[in-house]
Amino acid sequence: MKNVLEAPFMAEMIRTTTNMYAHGWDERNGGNISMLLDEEEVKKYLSIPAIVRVIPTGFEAPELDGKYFLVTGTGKYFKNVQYDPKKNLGIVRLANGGTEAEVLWGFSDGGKFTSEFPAHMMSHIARMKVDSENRVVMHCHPTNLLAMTYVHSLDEKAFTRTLWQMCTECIVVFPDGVNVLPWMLCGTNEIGEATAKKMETARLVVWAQHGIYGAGRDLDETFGLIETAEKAAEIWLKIAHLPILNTITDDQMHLLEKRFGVKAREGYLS
Ligand code: 2HA
Ligand code: ZN
Repeated sequence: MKNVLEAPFMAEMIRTTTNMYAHGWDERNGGNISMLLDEEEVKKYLSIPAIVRVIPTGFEAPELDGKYFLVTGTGKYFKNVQYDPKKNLGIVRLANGGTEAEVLWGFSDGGKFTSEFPAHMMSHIARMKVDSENRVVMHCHPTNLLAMTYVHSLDEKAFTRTLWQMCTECIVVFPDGVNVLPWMLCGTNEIGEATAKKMETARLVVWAQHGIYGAGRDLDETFGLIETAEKAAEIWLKIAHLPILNTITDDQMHLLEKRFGVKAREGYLS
């Protein structure tokens, strides 16, 4: 049996959480990540089934029955993951229609998965329906996007268009745009269901006055998605109070669509 700490998925998770902390997106215990793992991959490192303990999830997710996830722990700090992955991360398998999570590795201090587990699992279900290759759901508190939700309209089309106009590559990276949820109580099944609904039409979902969710095929792609939106929000905050002399026009956006083979969200460009 190989050492799970040397698994590529573990190395990538440690690098990503460390990097996100360095970006200032995950203060204290802020943020959480879940990544779908292949059973065959997990079996190289863990003898299955070797269930350490079982934790009720508080929701039903039959679509995810028997699926394996590497997930960050509740109350744990991204900055500490690299020093003690086994305490700050866990590998779980969902069972009994998604109502239980079997801990196979990690959460070694008796901890459990992130408080945002419902939003993560429901988002996985929603994204898998759109893209069977989707494996990652990532939540964090990027400074500029969060700041933007205090002073920009939360209308999804307006929010998306503002971000697209801030950097040429935005429409290429997230042509489906950014969906937005108004402030809601976090950690609940309700915000989980609302987030998943928004994930049906976009890979980025802003939680007003809180942070953002991203979904993608791997950690790099999902990080890059959030990174690009956050960069655009930063530029917007630098210029929004100044007289705007130039922008990226809708005609130019159409040129980008053609050049990069992407299709902007229906009805978002004139
Ligand atoms: O895990 O970010 O939304 C801490 C959070 C909750
Ligand atoms: Zn949060």
